[in-house]
Amino acid sequence: MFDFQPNETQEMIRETAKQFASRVLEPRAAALDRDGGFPSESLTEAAELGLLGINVSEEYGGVQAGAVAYSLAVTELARACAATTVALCVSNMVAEVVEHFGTSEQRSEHVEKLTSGEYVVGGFALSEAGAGSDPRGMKTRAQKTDKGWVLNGSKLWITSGTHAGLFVVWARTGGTEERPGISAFLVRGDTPGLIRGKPEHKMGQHGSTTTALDFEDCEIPEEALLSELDRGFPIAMMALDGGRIGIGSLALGVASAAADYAAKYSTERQQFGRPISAFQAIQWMVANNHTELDAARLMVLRAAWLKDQKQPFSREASMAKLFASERGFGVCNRALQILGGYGYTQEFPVERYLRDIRVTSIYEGTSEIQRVVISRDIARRFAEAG
Ligand code: COS
Repeated sequence: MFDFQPNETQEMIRETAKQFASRVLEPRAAALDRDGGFPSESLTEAAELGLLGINVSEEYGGVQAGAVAYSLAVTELARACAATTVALCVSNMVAEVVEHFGTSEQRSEHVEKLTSGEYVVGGFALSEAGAGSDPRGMKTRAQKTDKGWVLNGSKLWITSGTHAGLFVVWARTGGTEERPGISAFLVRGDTPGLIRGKPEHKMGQHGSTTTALDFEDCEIPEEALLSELDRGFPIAMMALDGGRIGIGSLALGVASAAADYAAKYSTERQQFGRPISAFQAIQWMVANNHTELDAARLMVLRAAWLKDQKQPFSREASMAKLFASERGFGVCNRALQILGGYGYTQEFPVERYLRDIRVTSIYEGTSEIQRVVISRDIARRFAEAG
């Protein structure tokens, strides 16, 4: 049924990502975590390799390699640097959204600027202070004018908010208080009235900036509307379905790095006259880590494969993200335990992996929201079967 043997293109993208990760991301990751900032240079180099348009058509500068290739690449990149990888993931998601839902003018105008790195990266502006798990509760409004639209409101938790050259912004455009009409708009980062907030001080992923975005009488043209008026919410949901494959793959990459680091360390660290890998307590931790990661890998690949086959994949993407992020956190925690006191210091990368992976069960939908998506889909299928 499922074929997980990577084809030539998928293998090529994976190898490109792996080499880029070890040549560019890995050497910069610890300093980026320590000093913060934004990995513009690394992202420019990623764009040159096609990694900002992995699932975007060649016509717009992408490599059109599909969701499995995307998942394989993200896992390799995240092994080296989760912060750079999440900026890249969101940008890929934005490029896919514009290509899929945009008019031919919107595609020509924006997609190549995303895949080439001209926009640096894309941003996804859905969440607000009072509307995180429940984005339909958003307050940001778009008012129609003769010339186009005026945006007013505030977004929060926007990945790459400091640098993104293009945002997809969701805003109320009508409907009722209970059932608002929500539309999606393409807003350039340099639009007057769009004010970028300061980066949040976070537990991990320090090289990925997360900011508020304020819209103060922010005028955008008529043609900024993406797809149909009041039909923006399903666009966000569909984009997040794909995005969750990316975050599951990212969590898998971070946890794989932690598991491998700890397994190798256990063969070198001597206690009681033997490497600690000779003790069953350590062997079980190593075995559990690699077993859980194997399961996570199969789950993210299955979701990606379904997406490539154009079959429904929402439930499977949520399952993959839920499992990879939660078990991945457990894997990082065990890895730190294997390193003991050394694992708790910044001399070793494992404490960074543990901090970096924590947010993967929060962003692009918390674990609790993934369970909502999964259980609703199960209930729906039973209802359909009668
Ligand atoms: N694909 C396409 N359309 C979808 C969809 C999907 N996966 N899920 C929902 N929709 C559509 C529905 O069909 C419905 O369309 P109509 O307006 O035509 O009826 C609409 O979207 C609303 O769906 P629903 O009633 O299920 O929405 P809810 O408000 O109940 O919310 C959850 C559903 C909780 C799943 C959603 O709000 C969610 O995913 N929340 C988490 C948001 C998130 O991940 N935020 C992180 C942002 S990035 S850091």
